[in-house]
Amino acid sequence: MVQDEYDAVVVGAGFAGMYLLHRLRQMGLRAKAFETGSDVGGTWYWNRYPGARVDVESMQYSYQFDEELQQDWEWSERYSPQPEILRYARHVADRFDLRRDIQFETRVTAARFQDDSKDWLITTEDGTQVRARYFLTAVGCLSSFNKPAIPGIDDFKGNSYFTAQWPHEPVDFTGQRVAMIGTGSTAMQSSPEIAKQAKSLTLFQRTPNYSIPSHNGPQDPEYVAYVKANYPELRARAKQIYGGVLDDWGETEGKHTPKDVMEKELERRWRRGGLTFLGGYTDSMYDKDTNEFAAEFVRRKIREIVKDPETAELLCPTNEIGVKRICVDTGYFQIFNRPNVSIMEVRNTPIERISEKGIVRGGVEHEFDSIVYATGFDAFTGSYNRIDIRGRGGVRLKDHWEAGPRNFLGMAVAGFPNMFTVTGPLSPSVFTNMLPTIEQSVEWITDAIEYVREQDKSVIEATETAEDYWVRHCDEVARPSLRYHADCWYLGSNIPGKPRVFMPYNAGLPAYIEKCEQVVANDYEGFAVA
Ligand code: N01
Repeated sequence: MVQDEYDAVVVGAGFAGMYLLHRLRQMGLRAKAFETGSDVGGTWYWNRYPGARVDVESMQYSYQFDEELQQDWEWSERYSPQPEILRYARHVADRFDLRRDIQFETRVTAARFQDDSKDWLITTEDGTQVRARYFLTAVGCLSSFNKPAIPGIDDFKGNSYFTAQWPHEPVDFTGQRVAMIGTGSTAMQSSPEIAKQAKSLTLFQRTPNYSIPSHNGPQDPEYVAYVKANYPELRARAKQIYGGVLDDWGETEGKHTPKDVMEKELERRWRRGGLTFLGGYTDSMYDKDTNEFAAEFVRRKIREIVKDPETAELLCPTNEIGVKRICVDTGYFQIFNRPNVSIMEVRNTPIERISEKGIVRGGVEHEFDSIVYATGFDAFTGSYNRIDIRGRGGVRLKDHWEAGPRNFLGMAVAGFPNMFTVTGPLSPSVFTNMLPTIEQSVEWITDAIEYVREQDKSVIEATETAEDYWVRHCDEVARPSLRYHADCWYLGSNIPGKPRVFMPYNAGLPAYIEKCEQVVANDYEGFAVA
């Protein structure tokens, strides 16, 4: 039985869902958000593992839609820890009274476009159905956790922890033998914290990763005052930058730079810390030699930090740097100098199975009290595939995306009228500062809804031609990048059987904003409005 009717239903109450709800209500629309968790925050609600923090500076990783909000809120550290970001999300929910239109602990399981009434029928896990003119997904890019298909995974009698579904109470590993599977950003953030407590920590590494020290610390009050006094101008400048992050970006190519100059520049950036380590040269992600120079610099740093040469060699990545999102850590490589931390290589000698007592590798059973899975995500499309989304004629989104995601501007899918996706596949999302990008996307989508209302129409839908163009364009702008040829969740290659398609938009935020604005300037060219 249909219980309610809305102008718009939003799936997810992370930063994207919250802002969508706020904007829709400002427009006078009747909107409802459904959220699986018991509170707002999305990524920052789920990923409560020890050491979780953002890798974009806090002063930029925040909403800008409300001047008073950005002036009032105080971030305590250069890179905010997860509990503080979650507090911020809750503060925003309170401040704008968002919770009254969010239904928590509710998973949306299906959404079907109704060919006759031209609205969406949305079903939640308990069978409740609601109708809405617009179906808006704010499900995040990295929200479908990858539980690896290792035989016996459910047989383990000790404690199993999945980093993206971390318990709400702190976990005490004191005195425990802990295994951690995975060595991506999540593992690099959490292992230094777990190593402080555990009797032993063993990392099972399939692929070593590059990481740059964060040099995190308390906020500098002078810097905070400067940013707050200049927020509008700084935010506007950030939009002119590829990743939407204001920082110290170089404008020259490494291939035309003497090696001693490059070496000094990399050293300066290493000491400064953070994601922009590779930002000294414009060709870091395009020229193999420039990339290899930076990669070898980091390998040398790993060999300097890690005292045991064999362990250091195991930790040195051999692939290009940055093809997988570079990690930002707080003392990751240093933990391997601790007597209670060790590493096991599982590329050549894979994990055979999980047993009742631990992990079997190379025919040997290693016993543990706890296993932590930091095994990544079914990125971009995973969260869509968990919902049975059907467009015109009952066509399933999963089938439409069988060979990889298809849409226009990363926001609208042909054959799925009045459905919009915030930070969807083929949008700049993870290559940018997520919060401002979310705002840009939410504003574009809500403006489009307003446009339809102004035209006295009720349906907006991306055309197949526009979708074909966007899929082609996304591929073309990604091809020259070294990332295009690497194995990473950007391409879905971490999930067995997933089609290999480069999913983030690689031309950068300014180019993306221009494309979005062009569509509007040309009366929503690429869309059919009826
Ligand atoms: O996930 P990952 P993540 N057996 O996919 C391994 C963001 N993020 O959660 O590389 C053994 O990078 C897998 O091995 P391999 C950020 O954008 C940001 O760490 O596939 N190992 C890999 O080592 C980041 O890029 C922050 O060979 C298995 C690991 O598990 C993104 O999220 C913090 C395995 C997964 O690494 C994802 O990071 C955290 C198996 N069967 C995350 N299956 C910030 O700093 C998988 N692995 C803001």
